Amino acid sequence: MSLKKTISIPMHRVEGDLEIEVDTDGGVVEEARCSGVMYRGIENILIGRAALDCLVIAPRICGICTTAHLTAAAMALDTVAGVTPPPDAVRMRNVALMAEQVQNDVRHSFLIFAGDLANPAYKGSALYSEALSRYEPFRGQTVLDVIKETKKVLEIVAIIGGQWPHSSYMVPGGIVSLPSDSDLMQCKLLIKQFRSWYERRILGCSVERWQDIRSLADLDRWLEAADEHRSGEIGFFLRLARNVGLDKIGRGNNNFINFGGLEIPLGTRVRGAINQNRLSPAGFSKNGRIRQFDPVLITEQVACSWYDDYEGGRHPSQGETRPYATGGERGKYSWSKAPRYEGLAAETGPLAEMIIAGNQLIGDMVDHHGPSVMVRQLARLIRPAILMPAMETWLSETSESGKFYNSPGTLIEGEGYGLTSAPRGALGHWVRIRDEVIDHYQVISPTTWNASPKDAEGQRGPMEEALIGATVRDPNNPVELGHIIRSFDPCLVCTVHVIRRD
Ligand code: NFE
Repeated sequence: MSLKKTISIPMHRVEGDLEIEVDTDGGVVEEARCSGVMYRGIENILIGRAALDCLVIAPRICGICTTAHLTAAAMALDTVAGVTPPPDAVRMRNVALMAEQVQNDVRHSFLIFAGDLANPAYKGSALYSEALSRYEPFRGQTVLDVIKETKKVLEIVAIIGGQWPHSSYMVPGGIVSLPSDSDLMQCKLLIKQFRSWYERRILGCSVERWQDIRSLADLDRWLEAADEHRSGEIGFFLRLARNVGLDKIGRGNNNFINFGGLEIPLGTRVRGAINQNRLSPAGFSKNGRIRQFDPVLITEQVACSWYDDYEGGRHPSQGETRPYATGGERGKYSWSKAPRYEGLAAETGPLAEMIIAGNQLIGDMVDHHGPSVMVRQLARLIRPAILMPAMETWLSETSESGKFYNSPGTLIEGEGYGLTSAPRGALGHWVRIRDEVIDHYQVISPTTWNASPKDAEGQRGPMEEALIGATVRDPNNPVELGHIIRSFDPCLVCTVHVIRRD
């Protein structure tokens, strides 16, 4: 006999307001609805303001990926002005953005994601008491140490950009907060200290040793090779994740997108991806096949979103967003729009970045077992090991005698866009300037991709798709659904934006 049930979960411990509703049969998820339930109006606020105002307002879209929004806004104005920032300005934009990503990856993993692993549902696991001592919210040792250490890495953004969050030091043509040699020295020291803690505590080995791991078999050998590997945060996470089955849930739709981020400045020793001047290359991966990325192929649909309908999808430069209703009329259930690439829903974030960049370990894990909560979270945990060496190089290549600004002139008319990699993945801002003021502004944030509702064809968003087939053992404590959703690191304040022309 089938036992049908609908479970609604207001998701706490994400940023912003997210509600998940799943239909289960015999405890197995058959359908899922992912709903952004907070209305925001940031893009609306931008319309009619001076072009440079987006550098102050756009970073306030969010308190955790604020530097990413500043980067995208500044890049969008760079393209309107047709100005190229000098290489040192690119370095200083990148380093602050990377510091924000590094703190996010470690904070999300242990302050938001890992709390579910201390859930009483796992009392029977042999690793439960250790999980509790590490991850118990507000009390676990890892939780407390992560709060202390990540605070320090954010000082890098404050030194380079004047404050965190919501700094506005990037401008079209470069940056306006010029670093002194002593600032640069402080940043180098902060990253050196953070790297040494990350190696000792998170990796359990040096970054160089970690980079030797190129396959699932290498990973298992590394795990057995030393006590420090097994007891480090990654080693413990892997053992626990396998013990409770996180390697078998949360597959998603197996399409991945990255807009490309962290431009490679001229003259640097840091190498970018093949044929791309980005440390984090752009691309689209469909069922394991990676294709070149073309921003023209992005559209947003609103069939299930609380906006007035339009036919099919619109490119963000033509995006039109008219708030419609807040009920369930015409099957609508979210303030998030539904972004599509070539008509397909796609996942973004560290896992997408690593698949598209050809990371051998992550690629091998996905080839063997497909995407899962475990590999998605592992990709996030190891991203700092890729970012920190490049941060160190870019800091050492910069001095106060560098050039940080090329004048863009007055921004009178034009269209532009800025595409970058935010902590949660692909971020784009599209802007049109007329008579020196902002005439049109659209944002597609990473969580808009991941938390997308369905489109006109009924195609689910990646988080919805990842829930399908999951078994909920206790409907009063649906911890499995928490793992799946939080593995995407959703941020709803970034996701919901509204423009109203009238
Ligand atoms: Ni509000 Fe953000 C990131 C952006 S998320 S956190 O990363 O853009 O969708």
